[in-house]
Amino acid sequence: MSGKPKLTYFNGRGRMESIRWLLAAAGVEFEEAFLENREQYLKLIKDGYLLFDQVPLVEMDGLKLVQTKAILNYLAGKYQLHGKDLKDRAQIDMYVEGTLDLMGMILMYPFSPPEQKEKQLASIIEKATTRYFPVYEKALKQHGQEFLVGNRFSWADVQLFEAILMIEEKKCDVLAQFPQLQAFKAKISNLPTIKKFLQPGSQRKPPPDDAYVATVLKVFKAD
Ligand code: GSN
Repeated sequence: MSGKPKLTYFNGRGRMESIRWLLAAAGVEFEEAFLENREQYLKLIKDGYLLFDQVPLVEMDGLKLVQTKAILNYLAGKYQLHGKDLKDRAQIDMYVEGTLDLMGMILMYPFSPPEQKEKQLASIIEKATTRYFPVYEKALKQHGQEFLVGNRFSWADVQLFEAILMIEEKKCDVLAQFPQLQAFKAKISNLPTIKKFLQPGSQRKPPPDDAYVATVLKVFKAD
């Protein structure tokens, strides 16, 4: 055992990418095992690794962690990215849930039928620019601080940054009306751990392609 957290998921973003981001932001090295076929998935279930027969799975500290939000919560707590007190934590959780909702829409996008894709993308951009980004823009403007909550780097910052990059991949000028978010993005991208994760060759995954979608469908195909 190397002592590093071991992440088991597909070789793609999906629900694991926010976990990768949070570990990387905390400066924690991790190992990965990639699901490529159904047999590997069934073996994990048979060997008792998957509490609800689902991935993501993160093995660390003697635990077999599943459920994305439980994993993220554990990491945020362990690496002091969950605020200085319960009130900061509640604020961070609200911001995090917002970005998770937004990223959840993007997560499902590659699996939607081709004829619905255009409409779905328009809806994602609309939600990003009218529901989610204005909240973070306003918060940053009002308190004038570098980070979203409590003047210190938190899980909320990591996820907002991830969400911004994801939406920019779909529409590169999406921050045009959000000067605070532009400045936020520039600042966060210069934090050493984040900068490292943004470098080519890191464990950050590319946007999903057809091969990724095919692998996911193959692994979860019913017998
Ligand atoms: O957030 C979570 O980790 C869980 N509430 C959901 C996990 C989940 O749905 N995992 C999928 C693969 S990731 N993409 O959605 C999964 O393992 N599906 C197999 C199944 O039988 O549900």
